[in-house]
Amino acid sequence: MPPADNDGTAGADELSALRAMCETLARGAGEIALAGRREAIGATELAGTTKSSTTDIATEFDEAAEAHVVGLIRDLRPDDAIIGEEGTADPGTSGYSWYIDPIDGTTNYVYDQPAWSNSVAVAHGDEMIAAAVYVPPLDEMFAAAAGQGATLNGRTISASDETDLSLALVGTGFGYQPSIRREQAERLVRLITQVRDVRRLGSAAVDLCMVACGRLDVYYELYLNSWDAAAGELIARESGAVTTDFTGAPARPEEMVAAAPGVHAAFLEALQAS
Ligand code: LIP
Repeated sequence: MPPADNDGTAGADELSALRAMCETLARGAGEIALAGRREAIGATELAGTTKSSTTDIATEFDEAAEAHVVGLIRDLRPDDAIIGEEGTADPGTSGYSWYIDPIDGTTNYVYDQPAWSNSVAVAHGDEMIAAAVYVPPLDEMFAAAAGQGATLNGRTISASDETDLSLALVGTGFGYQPSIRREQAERLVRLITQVRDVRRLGSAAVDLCMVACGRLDVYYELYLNSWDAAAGELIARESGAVTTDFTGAPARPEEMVAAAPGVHAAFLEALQAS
């Protein structure tokens, strides 16, 4: 991998190479997951182990996909840190960190619903610099590198030009804990009359990519994990969407908003009033 620029930041060539590596890793995870999905007939054949709650599941293909991605990163960039949803926690010494969600939207994966994805991102220090989200059921590869824009299957994408919140299509999601779900649902009740409609797709990475290509005007969610949001947030931001927390400060997994520029401020006002 080409060295970073003299000031220690990643140069344009290195960013392009890292984006290509993210795409290769995400697609490899997708091929493993898709093969497992096709072998199974019903949902129960894929059910795996439970994690934070009885509905938070991981299948053997979540684990196999993560092992595939982590193995390649360890081979190609052995000094990088790696954080994976299924337990990988390599500390690293290089200053580069990889965020892996081998299957984001596992519930959809198990139920053979289409909104699931394979998410890979890499940061240099605290800055996310390259990312890819692959959606196997749609054969759609979303990708971005810092300052280089966002793409869908290699074609440049941009957030929507919607300016009227009442016409905005809004995506959101819910955590696995019943108490959190109640809080999230109560906020949604207060928001739903102010927007065109709501979609709960089931994968934060997909939601963020939907904002990046204008299929959603807004996405918001609380209590995501770093691996859920790492790639999709960079892709959304590089598409021209505005990404923040609920107060307008920089986006973070625990409090995520990604919105078309024309409705971001109005949506934050509606969020804060809800
Ligand atoms: C999912 C997120 C989604 C959220 C789900 C779940 P997982 O991640 O991508 O946005 O609403 O509750 O957390 O668990 O499928 O990797």
